[in-house]
Amino acid sequence: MKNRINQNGFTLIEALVAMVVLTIGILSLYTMQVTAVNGNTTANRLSVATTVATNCYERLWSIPYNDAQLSDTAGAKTHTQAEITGFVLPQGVTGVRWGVTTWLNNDNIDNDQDGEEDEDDETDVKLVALDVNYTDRNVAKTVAITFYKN
Ligand SMILES: [Ca+2]
Ligand SMILES: [Ca+2]
Ligand SMILES: [Ca+2]
Repeated sequence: MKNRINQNGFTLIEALVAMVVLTIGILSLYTMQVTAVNGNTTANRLSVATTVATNCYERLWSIPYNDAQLSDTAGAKTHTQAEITGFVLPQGVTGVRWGVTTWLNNDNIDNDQDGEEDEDDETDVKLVALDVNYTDRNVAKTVAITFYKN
């Protein structure tokens, strides 16, 4: 009969300790879950923005050199996706902007920075800098690509 009560099951203290341990475990799982979901969102948004950048690059690459969408902006990113007919911004992407700098062989500038001004290879080349702006959980981010059009 001695210690009968203790041998019949868990004491209240044991049950409470078990509950605390279980609660801590569940909270850790929850934190891991939130981290995983956030990571997935970040990866997804980056992936979408990169796809948009690639699509815009391919489009600008394929249009004629003198197309209005490639007009010189002296580097300022004043061209926008509004110039691309039918372009729809995917969710999370806030805008596409690009700037164009025309290289010339009579501008007294070493455009390709190889140490020599105005050679033949500085003619009929446009440097295009493209930004895809997007948001990732309310943080503004940018995917930037630069390419040469000739
Ligand atoms: Ca040069
Ligand atoms: Ca030049
Ligand atoms: Ca050169």
